Amino acid sequence: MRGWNGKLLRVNLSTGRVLAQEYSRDVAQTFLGGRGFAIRLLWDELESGTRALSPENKLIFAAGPLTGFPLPSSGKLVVAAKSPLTGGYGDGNVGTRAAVQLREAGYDLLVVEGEASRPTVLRVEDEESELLSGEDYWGLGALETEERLRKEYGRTVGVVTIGPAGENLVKFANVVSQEGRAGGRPGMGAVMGSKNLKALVLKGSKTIPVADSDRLKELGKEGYREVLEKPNYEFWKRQGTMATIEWSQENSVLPTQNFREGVFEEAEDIGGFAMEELKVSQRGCPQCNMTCGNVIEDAEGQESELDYENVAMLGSNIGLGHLKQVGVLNRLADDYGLDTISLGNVLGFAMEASEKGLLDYRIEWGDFQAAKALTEDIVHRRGVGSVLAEGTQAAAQKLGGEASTWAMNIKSLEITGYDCHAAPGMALSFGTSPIGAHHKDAWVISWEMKVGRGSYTEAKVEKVIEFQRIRGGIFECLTTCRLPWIEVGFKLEWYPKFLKAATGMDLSLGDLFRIADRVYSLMRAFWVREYGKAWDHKMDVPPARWFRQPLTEGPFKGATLDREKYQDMLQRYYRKRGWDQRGVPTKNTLAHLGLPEVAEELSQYIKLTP
Ligand code: PTT
Ligand code: SF4
Repeated sequence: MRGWNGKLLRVNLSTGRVLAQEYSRDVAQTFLGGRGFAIRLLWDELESGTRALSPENKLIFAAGPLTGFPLPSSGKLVVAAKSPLTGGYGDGNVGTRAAVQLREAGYDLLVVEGEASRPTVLRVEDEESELLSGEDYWGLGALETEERLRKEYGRTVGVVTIGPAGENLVKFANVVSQEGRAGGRPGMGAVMGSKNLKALVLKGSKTIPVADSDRLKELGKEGYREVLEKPNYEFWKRQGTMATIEWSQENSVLPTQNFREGVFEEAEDIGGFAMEELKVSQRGCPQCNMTCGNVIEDAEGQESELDYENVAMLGSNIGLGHLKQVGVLNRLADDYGLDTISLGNVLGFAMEASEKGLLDYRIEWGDFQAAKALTEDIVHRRGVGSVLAEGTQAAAQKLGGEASTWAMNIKSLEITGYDCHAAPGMALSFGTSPIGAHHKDAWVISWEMKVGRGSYTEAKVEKVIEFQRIRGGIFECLTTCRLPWIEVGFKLEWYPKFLKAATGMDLSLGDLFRIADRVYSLMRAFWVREYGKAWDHKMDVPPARWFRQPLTEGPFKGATLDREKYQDMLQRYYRKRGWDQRGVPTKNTLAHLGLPEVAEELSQYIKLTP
């Protein structure tokens, strides 16, 4: 095979057995890599009903056919497993040297199974692999763990680690790399913790097989140059994703006080320009020439790397308008290995519950010290922190009454930084995201602003699907960063050319969309297999707050989503995807996508529509 190594490394932590295995060219060509490989493997190998935090779950680190080549922003890695937060398919995408080192060690995938009897570090260097004691690192923050491991094994090794949140099985713990790259929102860090695996240390020295090396180098050079020449490149380097704070405020979608409002009085103080004043350095992922990790010195004198989502969720969403204090919460999340988005949701939920007198715990909007203390209680599962460590859905069930109305999650994954009271297209995108609410698959909101906020049109349904094909399909399977495309306008047409030079496969964008559709229907089948008869289209509907409790401030004062129109839009989305009224892929759709065996198995769990 060219472009792919054609090999995966399977590590069983219960038995200590490490096995290099080949996988078929057919899987490579029909699922490409990254998310595609992960869902194929989870579908094939996981028994339905497997407990997410049991040794039987599989934690997958998956690269794609462009990962590690000298191509724009190609240093990303998908981390996937059955999610302990949602009970469905979960994944995330982290920029890390480990992605490149995995490929240069001769593998495209690392599959971790079982559970070690004591804290463990997995070290892989080309053909050599060893399971080392992780006792000395257990309990340490992710940042210190990585620093120590790099000191011990060399500055160039790729390290992926968990912090205490993953060790303590906090349901929204993620994995961390390179001082503040993080991924795997739906609890991938907890899955790693449940296996007693503290860290991966990867190193490789091989050349990744390539179909046309000269052409790949030439395309890479041209691609990097084109990125540099884009008109908005300079501004991107200055602010990265942080410019979105001002944009969200102007458009009344900046999540404020647990998504009650879309505007925040102190937005300017936490925005891109405020960040520029405080910026001390810039970091980024490997292979990238548009590095976007903006580092500030936080209120405790430590470095903290900011992104839009982190600041929106730990700033305006909890009523905190002091950027250096937001920086502290963000750095703690990186060090503890906690997803910032869910953390901001959980803190906002607790503040609202406290305000309503539903919680035996006092925490007010914008109270930095209380937010910090509660974060620590969540990580160490103390008192109410232990309830919140289960996520907003479980916490709302515990509180009972109306709490689920303002528990801001879909399929139990907390919503990311865009208020949708007046953005039905974006609400559909959150509703149908294949891992629970996340903007990563279809960030249609900026397009929606241009075409009209109030409508529930066919064009919006089509846009959600188009973006899911590109972002959730192409980028998550090729496993390269989507930001060159979406942020500076690097053309999508580059990617089939990159793929051809790497693998020799001559695929059009249409062919790639078909692969994306296959991956989407398989992810959906996985959810349905897990939920069986309990699966319902209601799982794709946002929380009641956006339908029932209008905005009370800003230019969209009075706005809510219309439930009937949303439902209608959802049904149109299903029809276009070839799914039935429950949102389940039909037999015909699965067969058409080359997955007849999936239809056959799925019929054992739920009656399929022909
Ligand atoms: C992503 C989600 C995001 S989306 C952000 S900020 W963003 C949060 N970042 C976190 C963080 O930081 N620390 C932490 N402890 N938790 C965090 N959780 C949140 O995770 C990230 C960039 C960004 S910054 C985005 S949009 C793009 N995401 C990509 C993606 O998903 N796929 C892809 N092919 N390319 C992408 N490029 C961009 O990468 P999840 P990173 Mg991330 C610190 O993890 O689970 O996918 O959720 O990976 O290396 O940090 O880069 O305004
Ligand atoms: Fe990483 Fe940012 Fe570069 Fe994407 S643009 S690869 S997130 S540094």
